[in-house]
Amino acid sequence: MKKMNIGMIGAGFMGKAHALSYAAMPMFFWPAPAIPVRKMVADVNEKAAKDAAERLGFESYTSDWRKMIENPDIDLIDIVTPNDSHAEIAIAAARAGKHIICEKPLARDAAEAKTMLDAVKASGVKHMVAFNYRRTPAVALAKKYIEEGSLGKILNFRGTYLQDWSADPNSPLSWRFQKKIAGSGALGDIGTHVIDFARYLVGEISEVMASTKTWIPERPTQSGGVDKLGTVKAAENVEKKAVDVDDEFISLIKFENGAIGSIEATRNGWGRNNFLTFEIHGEKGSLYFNYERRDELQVCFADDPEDRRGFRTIYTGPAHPYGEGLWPIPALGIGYGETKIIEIYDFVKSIVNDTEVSPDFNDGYQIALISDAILASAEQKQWVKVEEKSLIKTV
Ligand code: SOE
Repeated sequence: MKKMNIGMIGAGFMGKAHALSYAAMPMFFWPAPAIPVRKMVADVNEKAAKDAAERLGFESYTSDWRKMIENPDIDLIDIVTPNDSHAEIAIAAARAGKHIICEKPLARDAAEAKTMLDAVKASGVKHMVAFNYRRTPAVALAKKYIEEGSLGKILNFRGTYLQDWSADPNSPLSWRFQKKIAGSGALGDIGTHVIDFARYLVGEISEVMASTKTWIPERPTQSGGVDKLGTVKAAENVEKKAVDVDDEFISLIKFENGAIGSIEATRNGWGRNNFLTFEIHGEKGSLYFNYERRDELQVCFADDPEDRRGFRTIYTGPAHPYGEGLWPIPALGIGYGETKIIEIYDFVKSIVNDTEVSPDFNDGYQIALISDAILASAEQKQWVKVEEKSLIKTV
């Protein structure tokens, strides 16, 4: 069977998720489009790279990602580093003719995302941005309902992504709170997943009106910079430094097709862990999804008899999108890992069959334009059109 050699740059939380999906993809989807071979892993810290190779099952390691990109044996470069290095690595990888999967958000802002899009277009390689949640079977089922017309014309999309790992002021200042590295805060980190849902399920967003807040303006610094997502609290009397990104944003949105809606995200909502939701209303029915109950899609249809009309629950299973590769009984449970396995399956398949795949770098760029417009609107306190940054106009 065909093999595909993987070079992964970065070895943190996302490195673990991606390594798992390369190993597990053929176990779920068989025959696999190609067998991913975990060839080489890179981390700036040599010891971390060595450990990662051992732990994540890579054949070799390097502390210099450029060596990996120069290596003719590598077919696919996987970027799981903090946001400020995505562009440099992706552009070098595209020039070397490697296919690329890059973690979200694609870049720190739209201008940077555009340089990445231009590079992959010029080289003709395949590219994907890792908005994995749209590959939850219940979300893909929602898409099926909408495409089949079961909801009729879509009126409204309400999306949220609420977490609480940064609600504690002692949750340290990792790179996720620094604009220079992350680009934005809750917006880029988790709000972009909801923007991806909105575009995937309803369509292109044309205008936004938003407000942002930074509730905790400074946080204790941490040594080593390893991102533990709030699970490690800073010691007392540690120096504090400024947070220069949003902790939270709320936005109103207008779609090109006339639908309206709202998108919001926070990492400071006590009690909310991975509360990634959407509710969609159409002229003929409604859908509701919450990732914390990710095996379920709630559906309600206008033509159900009036005395039985209401939301009912569909548990995803073999009859639903990706069901052929997943577990044989509905509600055995879809996890974060499965969404990443499906993501890698779809990407490898698109490379082998030379077909389109989404979300790609163009989607990543459009999402960055929407994110930039949200920040511009919050600053200008008015509706902003989603356009190239240099052209952003108030409405
Ligand atoms: C932290 O907010 C984080 O790890 C995000 O960066 C991921 O995209 C999300 O899937 C889980 O939470």
